[in-house]
Amino acid sequence: MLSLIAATTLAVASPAAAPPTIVATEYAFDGVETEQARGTASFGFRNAGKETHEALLVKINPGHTLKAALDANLEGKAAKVVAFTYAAPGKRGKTLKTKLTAGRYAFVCMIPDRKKRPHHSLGQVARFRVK
Ligand SMILES: [Cu+2]
Repeated sequence: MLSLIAATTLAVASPAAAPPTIVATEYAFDGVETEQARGTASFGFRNAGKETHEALLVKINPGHTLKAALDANLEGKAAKVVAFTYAAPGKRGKTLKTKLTAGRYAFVCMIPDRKKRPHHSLGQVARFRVK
């Protein structure tokens, strides 16, 4: 009886479970687990900072580095942008939805600060791995 109640509660709770939320600030992303499961994934996005921030989800190609990808402004063959969202200060962006496959990923913010330095160069990068 107890297990039936537990199973019922789980079945009701799962669909309503909110996706993990990535929180952007100057100049970081919080709330990104360093290991993620394969398959369909959703990430909420909230900007708790004072500047506009974006979250580009990039997949780093085998044999390449995130640094090479960023040095090429994500235009080379080192990485591929698989999803994107952004939010103004204090706002929520649209939820990112993607399918994760095995490999290395990172969330990066390409928006420049007042001195034209992209936020990722100031630390707004969050890497994770999918096994
Ligand atoms: Cu930013």
